[in-house]
Amino acid sequence: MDRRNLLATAGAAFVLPAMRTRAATPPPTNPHMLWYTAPAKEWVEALPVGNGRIGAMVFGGTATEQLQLNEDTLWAGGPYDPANPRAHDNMAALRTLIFDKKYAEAEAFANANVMATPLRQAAYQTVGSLMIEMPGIAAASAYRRELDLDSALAETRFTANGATYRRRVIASPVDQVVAVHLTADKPGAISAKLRFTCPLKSWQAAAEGSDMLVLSGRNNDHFSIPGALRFEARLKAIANGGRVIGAGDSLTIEGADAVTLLIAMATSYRRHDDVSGDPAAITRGQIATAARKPFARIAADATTEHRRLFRRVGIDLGGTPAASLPTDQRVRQSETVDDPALAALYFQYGRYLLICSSRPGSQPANLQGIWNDKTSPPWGSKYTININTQMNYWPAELTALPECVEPLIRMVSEIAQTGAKMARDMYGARGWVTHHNTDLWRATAPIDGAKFGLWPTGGAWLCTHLWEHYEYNPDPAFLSRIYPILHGASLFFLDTLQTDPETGHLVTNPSLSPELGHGRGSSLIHGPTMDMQILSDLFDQTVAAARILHKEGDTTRQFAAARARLLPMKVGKEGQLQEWPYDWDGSSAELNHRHVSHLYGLHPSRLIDMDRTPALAAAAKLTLEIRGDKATGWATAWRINLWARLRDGERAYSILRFLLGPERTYPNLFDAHPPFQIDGNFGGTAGMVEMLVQNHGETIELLPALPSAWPTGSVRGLRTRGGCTVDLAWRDGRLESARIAGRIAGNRTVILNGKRRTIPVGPGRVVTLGAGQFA
Ligand code: FUC
Repeated sequence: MDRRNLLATAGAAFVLPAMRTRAATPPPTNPHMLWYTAPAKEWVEALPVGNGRIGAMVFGGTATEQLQLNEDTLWAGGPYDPANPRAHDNMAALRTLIFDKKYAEAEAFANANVMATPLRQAAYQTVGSLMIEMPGIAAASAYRRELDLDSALAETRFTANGATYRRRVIASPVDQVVAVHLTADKPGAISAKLRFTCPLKSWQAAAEGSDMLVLSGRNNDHFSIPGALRFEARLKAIANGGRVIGAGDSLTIEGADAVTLLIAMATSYRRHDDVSGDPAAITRGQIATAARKPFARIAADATTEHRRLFRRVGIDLGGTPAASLPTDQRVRQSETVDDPALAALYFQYGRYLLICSSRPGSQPANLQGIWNDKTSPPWGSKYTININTQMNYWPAELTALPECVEPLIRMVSEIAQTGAKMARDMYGARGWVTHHNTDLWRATAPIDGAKFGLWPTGGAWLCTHLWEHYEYNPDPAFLSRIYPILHGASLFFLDTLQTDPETGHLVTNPSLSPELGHGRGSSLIHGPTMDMQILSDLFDQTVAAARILHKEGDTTRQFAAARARLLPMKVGKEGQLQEWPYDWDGSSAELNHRHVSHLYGLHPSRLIDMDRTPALAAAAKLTLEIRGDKATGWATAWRINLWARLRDGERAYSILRFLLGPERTYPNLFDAHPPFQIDGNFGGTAGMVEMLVQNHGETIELLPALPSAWPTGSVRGLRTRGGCTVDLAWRDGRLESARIAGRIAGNRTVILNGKRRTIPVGPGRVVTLGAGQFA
């Protein structure tokens, strides 16, 4: 089969056979496998499964197995309105202090008068754990545990007492249960005690009938806001042979040949303003339905549904002997040993994690996706929307997971409701606003402290994801649905942008550049560069949407006029891109700060571009040099994307290597901020796409930042705007073939090494290009 045929049939085979393996060692049989030779001791060694809504961390213990459990609506508190009633009356005075450059005073004033009540948002909680105790298992040997990203199944195998034990765990998006299968190759070898543990304040566990165990309780309070949710985790044990006995707070299994455990979890959460659900009825129903199927059927159905999404994209960056080692060893040595397949695994892991933490109907992926073992996790494991939540969704459209964006779109539409009240109460403005965080309750007020939270542009940034979803999947009905959200976000800024007394431009005030002090007593400022960039995009996208939907009117013209009056980007005296309206970059206390907010214009936005705005691109590059390559997990991942946009594949790759190393990647491949924060995983996946394919409007640039470390490889199924799919294969650093297919008739300009070619795309049309066609 030649390469073209191979690419053409690649829909069936999810990975192209390695074009070139670098050594005689055969590549691992499954390039999608994380595997280990010992049980997890720490939580960041355990392996995540999830169906978008519920999930488990599988420790793979032998005599004691722990499944740490999550349900994505189990958060602290209840519906609440955090608006500060004093905010509106004090806004004008605050703006004056900022325009007068009395920043420390402004910050103290803001903290005293405009911040959220309570000052913190609610935290995401854990359900607890299911403990499976098999005290009869003594010394285990031939141990292996693994997670197969392609089947979404976690498995533990070992030998003990002369039997081989096998435990499989899968979270089913079809049956809404976490299903566990315990087997042994000796009859009657499975005896176990099952019990729940829970770190929440109010809970109980009790056997129900002979084969069910129910953990039920209430979520924790959030400051003065009482826990308003009831939750339940319901376990049913189905044994083949032997028996199951329910008594007290545990289930006992005696002498079974095999056991299926079904775990359902639910809370009474229905919406941010409705907690009237019945978790007992929900979990009972889910268990009753799932119990009609054997484990093999549940697992097969779950895998099929997972693969529907997962197999849309395949990647092969070549292999080395390192690929045959256990995953934790590969991470440990990844900065010194060549292991391109680890990067490919990390790439697919990002896609796996998104599929498992964000599916239609679920909550969006939070700071930890859905996986959290604490009641008070770092940053509440909530939604930080000054970079982190956005980064979670960077790979979604690019790697063919548009369905996974649905929870984000729904969250934004809910914030547009709670945020409309906030806009009125806090600013006396139309439209809607949210600041730098939100939670399950869709809280929108500025939190934590003015220097972090008083940033009104979080919702505007989220709107760009809605627009992007439309651009990748053009559907006028979807655009009509989101248009009021974009319109409302733009309207808020129309009402609240202030005229900068020094320049006459329109600026945000109060605001800040996340989350960096400018060295003049605070971070508070008017018109930080990032705001101006985000609002340029927001206004442009709202106007474009109005045009497409034939809804242009007076307000649209006002949006366009406001856009034209925004404070423009500036290059400072060192040649850097200015983060603030003044040339203060050098005086910030933290030159290497993790946030690179003003580089939003270079990535994810395209306001700065090497071809169209070379001077700004050069300034952004200098800013990146000054900030440095090493940062927290997500900030490291962002730098990969940024250097890729600057077409510097070697730099992007060297930062990727740091991201994949043990300082930024835990043994289970979770991103280390540290601590664990999932955005770095997603940002890493997106960054690798940016190295291979970049898309802006109707241009598609092939191999813009291919590093020499990946001389030969292929990628299949990437998406670009307008419903296009791109497959690529390259050899010895040179494009071998690109295959571009589009669902919608139009043209695309394809760029390779600066050379352009325009091709037609459309239904049924597939264009295949080789390097020779870019003369
Ligand atoms: C922002 C970042 C931190 C962290 C937190 C969740 O505040 O500055 O690094 O990622 O979000």
